[in-house]
Amino acid sequence: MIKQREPIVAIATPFGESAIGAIRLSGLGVLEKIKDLLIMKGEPKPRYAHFVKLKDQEGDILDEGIFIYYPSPKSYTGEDMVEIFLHGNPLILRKALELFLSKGIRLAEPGEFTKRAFLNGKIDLLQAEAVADIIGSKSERALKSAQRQLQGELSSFINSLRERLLEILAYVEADIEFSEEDIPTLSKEQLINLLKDIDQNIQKLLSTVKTGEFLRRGINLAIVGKPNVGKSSLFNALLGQERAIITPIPGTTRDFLQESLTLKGIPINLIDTAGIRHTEDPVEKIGVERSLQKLKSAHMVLFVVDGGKPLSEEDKNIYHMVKDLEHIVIINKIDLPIEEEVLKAFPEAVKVSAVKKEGIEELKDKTLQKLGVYISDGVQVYITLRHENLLKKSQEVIKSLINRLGLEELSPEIIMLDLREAINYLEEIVGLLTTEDILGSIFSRFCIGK
Ligand SMILES: Nc1nc2c(ncn2[C@@H]2O[C@H](COP(=O)(O)OP(=O)(O)OP(=O)(O)O)[C@@H](O)[C@H]2O)c(=O)[nH]1
Ligand SMILES: [Mg+2]
Repeated sequence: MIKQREPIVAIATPFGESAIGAIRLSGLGVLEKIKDLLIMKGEPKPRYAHFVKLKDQEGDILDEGIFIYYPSPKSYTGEDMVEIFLHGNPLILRKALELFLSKGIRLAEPGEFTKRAFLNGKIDLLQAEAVADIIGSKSERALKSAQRQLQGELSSFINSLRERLLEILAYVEADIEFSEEDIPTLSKEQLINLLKDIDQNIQKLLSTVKTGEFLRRGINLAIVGKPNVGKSSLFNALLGQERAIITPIPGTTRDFLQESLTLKGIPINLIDTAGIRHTEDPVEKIGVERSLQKLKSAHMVLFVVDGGKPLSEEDKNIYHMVKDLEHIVIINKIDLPIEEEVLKAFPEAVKVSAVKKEGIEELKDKTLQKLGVYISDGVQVYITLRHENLLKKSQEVIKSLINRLGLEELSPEIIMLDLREAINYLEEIVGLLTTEDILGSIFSRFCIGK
């Protein structure tokens, strides 16, 4: 099952000065290839930390450090592997890399170590994807979800659906082959019920994609409105720090500001924008244009109006742009007397006082709720767009089969074809069924050395 491929090498730690820099090598006969560059006592013991000196081709010592040899199959990739930990100086690491390259070892592509681990059956495709997510996670919740995926939680959920479909397939197959004999078969009703249950389980997983994407990529939340309504004050209140400049002068914020925060473990990219109004000031004009761009590209717009003032044409114009986007209307300055007109115009609005920090928690809750961020204690893994796409295809086949079963007599052969198709999509998710293209697109987003 384990296949050893051509040896590859990569620096596995980030570029820059650090205490330690790691180099990884993997592939057929990798130890033999580099052996004459190493000075160490005795033969390397498997998975044992050895003190080592690394020689260059002139025989000078390049550096010293720790060396570990992992003979196949007990390694990350399943191949023979070596890890060397040197001093974290980019010059040393670069030189060491060149030495290994000169021994006919090729530079690894992004994610190639993990790809080999997958190809050798050490992990499935979902776990391989989780490795990239663990490295890239921007919030604790995202990290936790990736960890669970690495532990195989999503894989076992998908595998159990696949196994249930395979079981149904076996029944239908038996129905053809042993139709004369007295063996248990599924009634049409039983078949439909089993399929409906699988459909529901797929639906459950599908409902996690939005949250999953937000967890991985974060949410762009843009605060917009006309000048002086308190956008920057709200920005600071949400951040919990005095980041943006606030003054009573309309047009204070000239360019957009971005800061990160997390809401219930979801990474948020909060954007304060310049107040939108018609202006002849060339600098402010650019700021307003940028505000409009941010408004369009945000996952959610927080549209702020000043509750203490009657609505102006500017408010109305901005609302016109916002109303068809995901948005929340915020009436700010509720510590002052509020205009009835404003309350009437936006009965659904969240009322806050950015200065007095009132209504801020409510606003946070409402934002997540409106985005459909679904944090349950049950499902803790969140699928990606790749999984969603395949799950939807599988679900479509199952749904259509359920429909047709209810309408007409289907031959077992037809049912089997559909079941097989639904199973194939699930197999593609976990990587039982893959093509070079699929693997290429998945592993290219990894960093080199992983
Ligand atoms: N009373 C009261 N005043 C507020 C509140 N929020 C903001 N202000 C005041 O409103 C004025 C404008 O606030 P900013 O936060 O700078 O407003 P802005 O929307 O960012 O303005 P521009 O950057 O010019 O577009 C300042 O004097 C704030 O102190 C509030 O909740 N209550
Ligand atoms: Mg401002």
